[in-house]
Amino acid sequence: MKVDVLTLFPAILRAALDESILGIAREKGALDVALWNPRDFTADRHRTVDDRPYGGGPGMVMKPEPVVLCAEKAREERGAGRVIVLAPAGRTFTQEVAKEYAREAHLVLVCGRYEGIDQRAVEALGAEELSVGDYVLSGGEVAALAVIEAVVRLLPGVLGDEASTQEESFEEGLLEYPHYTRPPEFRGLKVPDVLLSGDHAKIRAWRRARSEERTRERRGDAG
Ligand code: JCQ
Repeated sequence: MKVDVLTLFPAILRAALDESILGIAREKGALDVALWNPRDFTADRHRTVDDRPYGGGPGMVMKPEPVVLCAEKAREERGAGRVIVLAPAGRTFTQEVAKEYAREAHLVLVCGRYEGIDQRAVEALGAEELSVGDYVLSGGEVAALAVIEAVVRLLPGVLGDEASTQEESFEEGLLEYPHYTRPPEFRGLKVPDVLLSGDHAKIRAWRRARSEERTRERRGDAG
């Protein structure tokens, strides 16, 4: 899968993309990422990417032109992809959306800073707005990383056996059961006896009960 990321802070992305699963996915050729900086698409002496909001109010807004020129350059070099702007006002990112994106050949993730991006840039790019949760970040970079991680681990050949248990429970609408490893007692806290019993039917039933209990306690009716 190709992923282009437009960001004023490419170093944030670069650091994470070099590590762990994402680094391995890139080495394997399953993930091909390019980073683009809208500031490189300014023409004034100060390389200005923001300006004051029409209508007044606090903060600054990203100017449309550097973002659109940057996306157009990315499209010229890399081809057209599905354009996604990370924003608190977007549709909610879920495991279902991650599965939908994993079927795409090319994503273009646009990271805003300040109060957001001039809406005309979003329109001009035919972008969809996507939220990773109901809170406000200082920029879209961490949200873009969340999307990249969730999508890339679904690509064929990126993960081994460990790929699917959490995703399966999510797809059933259940939260994961608690996990334990050695030692059998840690600071007076014991591993539940059933997990040491070797009775696999009983273990399966215990895990299902803990999943249902967590889902009810933590997600209520919505879970
Ligand atoms: C993404 N949940 C929160 C902040 C405006 C494009 O406009 C804006 C983008 C951001 C950064 O993204 C988030 C976010 N999902 O804060 C403000």
